[in-house]
Amino acid sequence: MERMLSGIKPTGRVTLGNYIGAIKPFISYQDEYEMFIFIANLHSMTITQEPKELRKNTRDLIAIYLAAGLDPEKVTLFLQSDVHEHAQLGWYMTCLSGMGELYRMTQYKDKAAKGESIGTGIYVYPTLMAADILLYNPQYVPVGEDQKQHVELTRDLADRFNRRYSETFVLPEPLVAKVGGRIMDLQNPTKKMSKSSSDGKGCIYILDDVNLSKKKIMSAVTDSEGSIRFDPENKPGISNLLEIYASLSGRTIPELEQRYVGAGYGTFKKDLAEIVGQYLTDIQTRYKEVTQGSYIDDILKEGARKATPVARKTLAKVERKIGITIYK
Ligand code: ATP
Ligand code: LTN
Repeated sequence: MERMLSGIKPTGRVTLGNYIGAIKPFISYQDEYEMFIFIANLHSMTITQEPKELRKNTRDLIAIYLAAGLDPEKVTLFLQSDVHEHAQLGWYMTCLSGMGELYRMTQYKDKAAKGESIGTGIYVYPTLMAADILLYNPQYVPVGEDQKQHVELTRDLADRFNRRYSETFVLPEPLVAKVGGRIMDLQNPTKKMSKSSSDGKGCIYILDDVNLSKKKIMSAVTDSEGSIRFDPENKPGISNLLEIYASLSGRTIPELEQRYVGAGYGTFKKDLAEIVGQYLTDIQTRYKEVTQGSYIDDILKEGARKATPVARKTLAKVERKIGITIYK
């Protein structure tokens, strides 16, 4: 089996964008790949975290993954902070990188452009991400569109290491879902649906009240043309809803365009609201089950137990090659 790895930050409530862009694809991959999924809690520290909230968000995130269908028997699910090798390899990756290439990362540039004071963590963020990936030598890294650039940097760093020392790392490939890689805000469909976004009306949260989520779909911004057609440039609102619909229903966008020829936006939105509502209902029911007792703690402990030897082996190899290790 080929190996796949991805991480997700516990920074805020999980959105429908996260579900479509990350959680759902992970679940569909779990039968085909050997998967490592971790909660990127070290990455979450790049912005100030209220400790109580961080703990809650971390638990909720894991619970939602499990509730959505991630199978801990098939996937190694763990906390990044439980495997100390991430931070250690992260330092070597930071030293291997150049200021210029980190400066070019759009996630950093976007945050810097806002003019607020930003922490050093945001700047070196991608080198820790490179370490997360390279410790496990996966062939594929499923991510949303916005993270593709970081995986490409990881490839560059891996290649640099391999050339400078000797063949060590597999060059990982980013895997961006064709549909749903970038779900947009329902109120402002030229902007990514994001948990750190404005007032929450444009963003559906997985643990949202089901009726509220349906209302959010019904009041999503569209256009005055009245035809259900995929055209992200001129019809960003409807195109985004089509993407959500396609991804949740398993139908293709052309199939949906065909199905709704001549139908109004109201009918289309109502059908989509039902689908979204059903998804949330199912996940929320399972969420209640998985948050009982010590289930989550047990899974995380087992995940760390499985991930640690893999990470340790890679780090030991790296430290031998770079001359840090001087005895056996
Ligand atoms: P923020 O919303 O604060 O910008 P984020 O949701 O992008 O953060 P993560 O929680 O780490 O950050 O994202 C987890 C995964 O979900 C990543 O692979 C990311 O690319 C994907 N993702 C996030 N938002 C969307 C979206 N709107 N559409 C599709 N995928 C998304
Ligand atoms: N940067 C990612 C989270 C993340 C990640 C990773 C994803 C941290 N380390 C390693 C894939 C592989 C984000 O913001 N979504």
